[in-house]
Amino acid sequence: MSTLDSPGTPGTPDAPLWPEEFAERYRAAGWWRGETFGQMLRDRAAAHPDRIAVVDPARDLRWTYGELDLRADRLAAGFLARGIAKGDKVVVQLPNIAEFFETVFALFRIGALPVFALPAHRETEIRYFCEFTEAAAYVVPAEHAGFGYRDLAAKVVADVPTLRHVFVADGDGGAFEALSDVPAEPVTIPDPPAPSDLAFLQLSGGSTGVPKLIPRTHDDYIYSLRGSNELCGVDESSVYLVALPAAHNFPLSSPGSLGALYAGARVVLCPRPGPEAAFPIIESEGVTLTGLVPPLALLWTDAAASTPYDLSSLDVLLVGGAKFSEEAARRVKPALGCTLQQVFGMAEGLVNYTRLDDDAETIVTTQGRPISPDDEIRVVDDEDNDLPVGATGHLLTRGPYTIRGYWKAPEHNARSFTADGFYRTGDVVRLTESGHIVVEGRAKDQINRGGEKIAAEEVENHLLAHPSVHDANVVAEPDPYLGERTCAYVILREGAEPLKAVAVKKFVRERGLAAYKVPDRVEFVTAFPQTGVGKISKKDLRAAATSSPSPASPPPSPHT
Ligand code: AMP
Ligand code: DBH
Repeated sequence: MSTLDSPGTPGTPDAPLWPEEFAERYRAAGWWRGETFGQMLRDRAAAHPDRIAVVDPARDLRWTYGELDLRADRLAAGFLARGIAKGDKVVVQLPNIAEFFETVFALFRIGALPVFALPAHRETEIRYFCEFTEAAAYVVPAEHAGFGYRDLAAKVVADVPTLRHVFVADGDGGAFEALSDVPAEPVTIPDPPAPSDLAFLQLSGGSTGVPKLIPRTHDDYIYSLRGSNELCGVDESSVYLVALPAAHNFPLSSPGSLGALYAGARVVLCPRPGPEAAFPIIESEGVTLTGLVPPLALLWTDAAASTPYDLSSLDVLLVGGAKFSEEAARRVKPALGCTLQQVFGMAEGLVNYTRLDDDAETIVTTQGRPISPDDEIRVVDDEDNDLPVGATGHLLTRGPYTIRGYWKAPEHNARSFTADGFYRTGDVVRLTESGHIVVEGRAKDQINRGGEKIAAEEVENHLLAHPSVHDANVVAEPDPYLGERTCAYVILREGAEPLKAVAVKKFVRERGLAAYKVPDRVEFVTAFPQTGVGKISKKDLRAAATSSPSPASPPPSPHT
């Protein structure tokens, strides 16, 4: 049963939420406390207005809680004046700049929902987010990592009739409006959101054709922040470095920038995640914790050996998003002098952490255990039968901050959730006697490229659009640096002109797909391996890719 069936319960027609009996239980247990993001910032600003909230060192900006609160109020008034209202969707595609927080808190206050795009997304993804959510506005930077977002916005806005506004967050608006021109005298918000209302739409890495949108409420997300803060030792003296893209669920909430703001701590923005940008900021800002995907954690541990910067303020390094190999995990503490905390999380909800006081072996060999005593974990076989502790199977989960369904995706929800509301994570795991989770692999058809998730089907669809391509299959192959990268197997049409791999990659890139989704390798074949019943065997393709790796390619860059 979804709350949609029961009148008077929270939710929108597009987002299945928790049945009332669960909602009551989560409130009674004290997990959901009736907080909202807008009020949270107001309370912190009232308690310590002069404390620094956000530092954008690349642009020499330091905003106090009082200033961030006022900025959010003023921008909220400006958005309202432009007709952006409660329930409207606003695609926010910002890099790690202070305006990210001004924007999202302004939207939180009026109850408009940020849709969290990543800076790496390009025309295809942005057009889809805007169309699918019927977005009223789109917020971009002028430029980031050599890419001009105003041009991208111009292409999208021309085709999406609902998109009434584009705001340029950090510079001249050009054909659009500069965000700095929007703020107005604060007004009373007509109908502020309730704690049980949706706060934003987060993105899944996508296990099928297109990324799914994940509806999160104020209450449920704030609980995940509070729980994370406790397990990661975040308090008002903490300094959290946002090294990964700010909008991603991991640096946003585990414990992330929003966890840090919840605690009244300081958020420091790093423009790029590599050690050359991060290490000087760690020293100058006294950063105490941050989160990285495994490939970056490897880069940092290597670079730490010879860095002139003082990294001694760093207490905790969170690593997650993809499996962190045991060998790499062992190197963190000796190299960086801080505690490693593994985090196995998902934008759909469930987040697991190793505990700071777990023994050293547990920290390097497991991906942690859930935040909440009310996180229900099942490990099942292919027929959904529960397996004994220690056996490897599919992870299903349900709990106070795990969604009950994707946004506007009833058919997909029927597959991704059990009838009684467990989310099928697509991860293959085993539980240890201590209740820790070890991630063994993935069942879903997805490539995890250094923490960036790529849906095989999405890339396949783009390959199939090439006039010379008869069929295409995309699988993961091992990569020493990224963990996995993509290999595309392509069958050409009979009689088609021979194609080169670079031409295929160029074709995909020019379709306006994020660079990280362009196949790292393209192999031409005449047939695909098949299973007994004649289905294409991705398992065999994966094995083929693994046993005949391409010559070493230059290390690709994660998370631009
Ligand atoms: P998403 O659903 O796009 O938010 O991506 C979440 C997925 O990332 C999980 O379901 C896992 O497949 C993967 N993941 C996240 N953290 C880890 C980790 N520490 N170890 C292994 N896989 C991870
Ligand atoms: O990969 C993820 O999506 C992820 C990893 C760590 C996540 O969403 C999180 C922590 O919250």
